[in-house]
Amino acid sequence: MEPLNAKSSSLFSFICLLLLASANAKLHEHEFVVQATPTKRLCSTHNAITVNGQYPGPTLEVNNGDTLIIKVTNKAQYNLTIHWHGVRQIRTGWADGPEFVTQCPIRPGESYTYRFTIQGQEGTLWWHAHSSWLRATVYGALIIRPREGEAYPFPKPKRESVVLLGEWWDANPIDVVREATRTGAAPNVSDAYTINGHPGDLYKCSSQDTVIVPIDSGETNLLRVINAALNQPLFFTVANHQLTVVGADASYLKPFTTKVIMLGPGQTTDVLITGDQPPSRYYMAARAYQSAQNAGFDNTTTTAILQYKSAPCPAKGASIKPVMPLLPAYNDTNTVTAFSRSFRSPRKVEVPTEIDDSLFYTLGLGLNNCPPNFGPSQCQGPNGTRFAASMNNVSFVLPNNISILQAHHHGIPGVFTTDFPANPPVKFDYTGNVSRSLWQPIQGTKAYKLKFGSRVQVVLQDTSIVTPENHPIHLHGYDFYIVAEGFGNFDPKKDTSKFNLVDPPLRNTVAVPVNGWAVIRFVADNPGVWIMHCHLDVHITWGLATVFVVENGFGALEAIESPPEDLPLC
Ligand SMILES: *[C@@H]1O[C@H](CO)[C@@H](O)[C@H](O)[C@H]1NC(C)=O
Ligand SMILES: *[C@@H]1O[C@H](CO)[C@@H](O)[C@H](O)[C@H]1NC(C)=O
Ligand SMILES: *[C@@H]1O[C@H](CO)[C@@H](O)[C@H](O)[C@H]1NC(C)=O
Ligand SMILES: *[C@@H]1O[C@H](CO)[C@@H](O)[C@H](O)[C@H]1NC(C)=O
Ligand SMILES: *[C@@H]1O[C@H](CO)[C@@H](O)[C@H](O)[C@H]1NC(C)=O
Ligand SMILES: *[C@@H]1O[C@H](CO)[C@@H](O)[C@H](O)[C@H]1NC(C)=O
Ligand SMILES: *[C@@H]1O[C@H](CO)[C@@H](O)[C@H](O)[C@H]1NC(C)=O
Ligand SMILES: *[C@@H]1O[C@H](CO)[C@@H](O)[C@H](O)[C@H]1NC(C)=O
Ligand SMILES: [Cu+2]
Repeated sequence: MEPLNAKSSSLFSFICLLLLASANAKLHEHEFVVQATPTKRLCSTHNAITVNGQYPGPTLEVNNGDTLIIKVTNKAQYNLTIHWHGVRQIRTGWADGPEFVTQCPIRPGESYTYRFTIQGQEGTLWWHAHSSWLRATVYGALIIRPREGEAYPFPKPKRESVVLLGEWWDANPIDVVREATRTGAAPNVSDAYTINGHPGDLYKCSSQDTVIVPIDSGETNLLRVINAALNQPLFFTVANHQLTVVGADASYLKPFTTKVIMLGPGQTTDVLITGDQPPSRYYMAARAYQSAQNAGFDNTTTTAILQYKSAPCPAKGASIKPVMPLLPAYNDTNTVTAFSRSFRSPRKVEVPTEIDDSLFYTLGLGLNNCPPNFGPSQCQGPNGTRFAASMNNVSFVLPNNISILQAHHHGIPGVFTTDFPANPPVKFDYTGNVSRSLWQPIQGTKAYKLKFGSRVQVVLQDTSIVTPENHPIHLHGYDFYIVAEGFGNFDPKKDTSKFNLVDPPLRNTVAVPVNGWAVIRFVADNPGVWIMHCHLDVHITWGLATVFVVENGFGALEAIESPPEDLPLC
């Protein structure tokens, strides 16, 4: 036998390390059958698309370090993909899910098996469809507990409850987005918000199914709150109780206490709640945070009931009305700012200080003039236009016959270009009164290329084109540090000195302040093609997205894996 050379012996010790690290990691195998399921809400029944007949879909519970293998079979009549929101997908970009970005859709009748490992993430994430507006009903929670034998960095909660906030249309959501795409107008707003799939007591035909969240006097419980709504940032509060925020987007935070939290779509927040009030029933409630001006929105309120186990039983026929909390005004940006400025990592973290790629991306809406071959019925946006949205004036267009990751991996030309601008092509007063001549973006499938290991900073700058708005910007494949946020136009001279490079929060979705900016930093250590987009689905529909192409580094461990054999073809 030949002696081991240095290279193979280090490979050998690496494999031993891997085996050690995964000694108690588990494998979770699941089948997701996606199908139309009659679902009654708000007095009428719709054929909602569900997973395994459940709405919301199944909750996945794993430990950090575990591997998931999920076979998704599409028995619905629509193309479909599933995204594991917030999972880093280190070297497994083929399992990320956004359609035409990392894979072609799973066509009706077909299957695809997603395989990935949770690495270094703890807290609450979720999964959802990433194709058209299917995520309106195709979503569920992904709970990641510490590795076996490890503990939370806070006293072990007595109970844990998932609070999935969603949005319900008294219509087929696919019809709603198709209508908007046809007319160029804003889509119909939802008819209800939901908690774990149920609108609650304040809606018609709903109070018999209101969700009950149990608590007992003296105990401290963990609520895993997820904003799975399609198009609406939401406030969430519980009557008479304080919430202690301990984590967000599967990263821990330095705990802080608040009465109300705000989540943009895509964001999760873990809060502790203590049963320190007289045993009774208290509403937990969510309703809109609406920062856009002159835009219609769903102004209803969803509720569930925090119910003390020792609450007195209502006398026969009577019922004790739960205590209703006060919610902030729909446009209460001050509350949002105070909340987001409370976020800190638990301790000093390693934020990149030297930057290789310094990027400045504007984001916002736009209006396209009516194309000559379109009739008035197709140009029902403001003053006979069609709504658009863009980053750095590029309205993102998905390919329709291959994914960008396949094109990148196999070197297939003509699918995307790598000329996404690092800076706005035109500098203007982003948050001021923007000249109409700047409102119409260009269309393109433009990517920004990053070298493996590049240290990246992105300034995300809202614009006031059409309307300023708080945009929840989500990056796939990474968590990033939010080192600063503010209002008005980002000014490097003045604002750089305010960066928190000590203990900024780590997230996968940042709610960029309305008429303001946020600065994020990350190290591009995960090769692949990663979409960064607004998590208001109506804005992705209009093009508020872009992609990063992160190149492979040296050797197999710095390269994306080979595509799975069952990767769907177009
Ligand atoms: C949108 O709302 C309008 C007005 O209420 C209604 O006529 C139309 O049918 C709705 N569209 C869809 C797709 O539900
Ligand atoms: C919600 O908006 C409707 C009009 O669209 C209005 O009549 C109603 O008063 C509003 N409700 C609340 C609670 O603001
Ligand atoms: C919020 O809305 C109220 C009325 O709905 C209005 O009086 C107030 O000026 C608005 N505040 C902001 C900051 O837009
Ligand atoms: C639409 O046109 C009216 C009248 O010309 C103008 O006041 C308004 O600002 C325009 N709206 C948009 C969004 O361009
Ligand atoms: C895919 O679509 C693009 C753009 O429509 C086109 O240029 C290209 O030839 C198509 N490729 C294949 C393999 O059909
Ligand atoms: C914005 O600028 C346009 C000209 O570019 C002007 O007509 C309009 O009055 C301005 N609006 C405001 C609110 O200043
Ligand atoms: C976007 O590009 C179009 C086409 O070149 C141009 O008309 C428009 O002014 C640009 N807008 C901005 C904000 O750069
Ligand atoms: C479904 O996906 C295929 C590519 O796999 C595409 O050609 C087709 O147009 C899609 N269908 C719809 C309805 O979007
Ligand atoms: Cu947006």
